[in-house]
Amino acid sequence: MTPTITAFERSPDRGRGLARDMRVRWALEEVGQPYKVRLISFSEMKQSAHRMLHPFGQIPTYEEGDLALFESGAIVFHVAEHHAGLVPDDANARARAITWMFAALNTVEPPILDRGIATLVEHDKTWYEERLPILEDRVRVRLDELSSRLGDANWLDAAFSAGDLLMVTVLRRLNGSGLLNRYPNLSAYVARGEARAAYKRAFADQLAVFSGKPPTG
Ligand SMILES: N[C@@H](CCC(=O)N[C@@H](CS)C(=O)NCC(=O)O)C(=O)O
Repeated sequence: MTPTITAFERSPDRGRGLARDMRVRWALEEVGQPYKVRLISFSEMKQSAHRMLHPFGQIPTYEEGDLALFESGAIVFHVAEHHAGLVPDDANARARAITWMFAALNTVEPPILDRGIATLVEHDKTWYEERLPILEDRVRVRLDELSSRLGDANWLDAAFSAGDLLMVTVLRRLNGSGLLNRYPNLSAYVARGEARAAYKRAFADQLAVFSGKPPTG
């Protein structure tokens, strides 16, 4: 059965891969699963029909037969569970890949999001100039730690996994901030993720919503 995901009809980044349907698109592309996209407006997201799918009135959602999911991490995990290619078969390696998925969303993303939200909606506050360096220091702590762990490896735990997929999408939130520049291995890691054929198809398809170009698949 072809799953249907939801994505922004109008995206704040105009389809540059930051909206979280990108993670789901990328995962589906990695495993070769075709999917449909239902675009929704900000007002539709907050209406009860959509809240039946997503209690917090957000995107992405995922529908497949009588299954409806929300939370990009849970959706990527579901895709990984049902297809080969995103988590290893070996039980311990699989557990480590899942650990990296949680680490991306629970440990690395929060300080990056805090900084992103501040730059978007708090830049006119009197305390913004004082707060931003504090938020950026918190991001640097995580980047230092992640960079040390990654070292000169290609991926976080041997082969590419859903943990890398989520981590790359999280780190991409720093594009344009300059914060990744001090970490050549993390910059190369993000570039390695973006160079994957599945990433490129997912990115092109998300961008196509806004550029008017036909989607790849
Ligand atoms: N933790 C959720 C976050 C979902 C989320 O923040 N979605 C954003 C788009 S990336 C959204 O729908 N924002 C509109 C809103 O919250 O009103 C996930 O990973 O799926």
